[in-house]
Amino acid sequence: MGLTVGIIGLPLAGKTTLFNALTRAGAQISGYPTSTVQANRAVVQVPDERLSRLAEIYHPRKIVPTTIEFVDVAGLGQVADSARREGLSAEFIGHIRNADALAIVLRCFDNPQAPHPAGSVNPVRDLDDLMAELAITDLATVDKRLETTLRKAKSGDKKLQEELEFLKRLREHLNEGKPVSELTYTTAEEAILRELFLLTVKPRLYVVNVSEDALAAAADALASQTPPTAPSGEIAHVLAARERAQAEGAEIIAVSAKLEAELGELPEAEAAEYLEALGLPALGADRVIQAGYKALNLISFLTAGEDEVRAWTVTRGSKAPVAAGKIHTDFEKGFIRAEVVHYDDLMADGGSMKTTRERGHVRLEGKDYIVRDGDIIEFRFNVSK
Ligand SMILES: Nc1nc2c(ncn2[C@@H]2O[C@H](COP(=O)(O)OP(=O)(O)O)[C@@H](O)[C@H]2O)c(=O)[nH]1
Ligand SMILES: [Mg+2]
Repeated sequence: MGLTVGIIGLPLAGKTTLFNALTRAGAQISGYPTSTVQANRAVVQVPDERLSRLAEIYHPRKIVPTTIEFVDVAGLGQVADSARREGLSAEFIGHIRNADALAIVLRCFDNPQAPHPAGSVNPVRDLDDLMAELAITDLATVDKRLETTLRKAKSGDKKLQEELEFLKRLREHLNEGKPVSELTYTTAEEAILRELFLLTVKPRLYVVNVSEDALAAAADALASQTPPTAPSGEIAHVLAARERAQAEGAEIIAVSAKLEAELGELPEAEAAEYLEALGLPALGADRVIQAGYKALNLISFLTAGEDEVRAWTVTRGSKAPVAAGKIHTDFEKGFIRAEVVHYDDLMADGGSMKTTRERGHVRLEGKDYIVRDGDIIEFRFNVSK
């Protein structure tokens, strides 16, 4: 199973434009806010140049990159008056409750053809409104669970009592408008959380959407240790968003969704040339995916053979049997050991397995081995186990 990222944001923030850039799917873009809940979904391949290098060595029948699914959900409106907030519709939640992470698109660009629904550009205000809406939605979910748990807990079951305590704590926290990602909880409580599919606990990745002209400066401002002290216009907005992201320890990247979508229609080489002229390292799509990986604490390990060269995704810190289980549950159950060579070592050895073996770069690892990004692994397992 690949992972799913929900793209959310206020109307006209550039979600669908970004989605199109990410997926080149050409989903409809509207110049006015729509009130119905529409969702675009697409699965895209995660670019990984290591795969093509390995393919040159193994000449496999196929190359299989790992994938990521993007869901672009419309229908989240701006409600500045906190008394009027009602939370999100069941339909909206249905589209993102299973998302592994949320990419929140924050509008920094000005565009008179598609005026900001609140009348002015202010990404931090937009983020506050949006998070408040998510918190209210979570609150409703917690309240519902609280009701059922209260009923069941009358029997005096100790576990249910503990659950009640936790739900009340969640409730209080959300009531203050705070995201559940800022709450600390025990492993037992985490199990309850997992059943609730709350929105504010999902890892967040901020995507500031800037105009084409401001893109290079915005990317610099995000990367720089010493951002400009008297920034103007869009860059001031970008820096305000950056401050928020840093306070939360969240990933933040700058894109110009419109430019990206336009570039997506060019042949890849031409698009790359254009980006180079702008002083930008990679297509925003690639950077969104990379930032998503970082936000989710994910790494890729590789398998290579004549049949296929393939990338697989696991959480950083996963042990070898868990990685094996990504390929097949039998691999995990019957795990014996893993033969591991790191991609960098193989390349340093001229791409020759023979040389890399002679130099002792192929290791046999057991069930406690923690998989690293770029490990090329062959699993030994016993199916009858
Ligand atoms: N100038 C400018 N316009 C943009 C940018 N991104 C999106 N837009 C425009 O804003 C409008 C709304 O974009 P859309 O992707 O449909 O927003 P959504 O409602 O968040 O899905 C469209 O007219 C886009 O062309 C951008 O980076 N710069
Ligand atoms: Mg849209």
